[in-house]
Amino acid sequence: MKSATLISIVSSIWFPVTSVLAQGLLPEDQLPFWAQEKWQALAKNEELQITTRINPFVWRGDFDGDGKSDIALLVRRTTTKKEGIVVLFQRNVRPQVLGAGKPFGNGGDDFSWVDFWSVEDRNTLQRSAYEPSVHLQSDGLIVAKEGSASALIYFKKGSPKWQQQGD
Ligand SMILES: [Ca+2]
Repeated sequence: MKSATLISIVSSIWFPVTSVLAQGLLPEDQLPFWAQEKWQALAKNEELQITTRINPFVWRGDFDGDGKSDIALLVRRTTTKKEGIVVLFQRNVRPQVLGAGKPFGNGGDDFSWVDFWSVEDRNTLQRSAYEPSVHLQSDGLIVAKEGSASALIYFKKGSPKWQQQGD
């Protein structure tokens, strides 16, 4: 009887608290701690914010192939509203901003055309009708407009590369 009372008290306190937390949780609060620190510095310097326009707004992958997982975020520049992707590397190198006012590949400087993105695993062969195939040495990202354009974004020796896959 005593323990049943305790459970009912705990649950009546716990559930309202968790529902408030869930509603108040910012996208950046859902990142690993190392990524939160890097993101906050970059967001302030470059006037960027996370956009949750696409679900998910974050992917985890080893984009530089160092064995540690990195973070890719869907972002928007607060001033121009131009969208792009930020890659935060877990090791001590500068984050990469692709789009969001900075032209990259065929994606232009505004990735608002993207409505789907996903991770491609390292060691996969990425074919293109337009460009040479790429054997991924680290994880990459696919960006796509459904039924239309798609491309692979990957990093080679620290530099971002673009492989057009469809249009
Ligand atoms: Ca990595």
